[in-house]
Amino acid sequence: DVNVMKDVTLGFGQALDKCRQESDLTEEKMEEFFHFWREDFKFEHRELGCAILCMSRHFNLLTDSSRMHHGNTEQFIQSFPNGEVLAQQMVLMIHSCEKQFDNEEDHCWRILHVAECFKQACVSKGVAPSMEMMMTEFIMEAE
Ligand code: BOM
Repeated sequence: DVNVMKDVTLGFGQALDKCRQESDLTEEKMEEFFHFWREDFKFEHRELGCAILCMSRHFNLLTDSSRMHHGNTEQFIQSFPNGEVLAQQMVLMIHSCEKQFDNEEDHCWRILHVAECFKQACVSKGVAPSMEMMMTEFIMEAE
């Protein structure tokens, strides 16, 4: 549900700082990772795809061909409270998005497209967290 997605996003977002430099993702292009869920968020910077690639590598979620590692990704999601309710569904959604963009050879661009597709899938399935939820939790964690 939306709460699980909120926690997974914040957990995944922990790797953003580490990945900023190598991906050239400036704060102007994305301030904090949870802005991903903003309704008007634009998936236009290749740097964001590179950052998600780096963040996924950081958590060991990718195969040698930079595709999602299904087993590790499922485990990663399950490591969050109630993660098991969403783990399989998320892996399926990401995989079906991956298949749509498999011909894109640039990993950063492909992952950016996959991320946008994944967000749309979450919105249509009603598992996308609201920005209000994300910000509240983010501020609470910082305090
Ligand atoms: O083909 C490469 C697969 C890359 C996966 C990209 C998925 C989009 C992730 C962006 C949002 C993440 C929130 C939680 C991540 C859990 C894995």
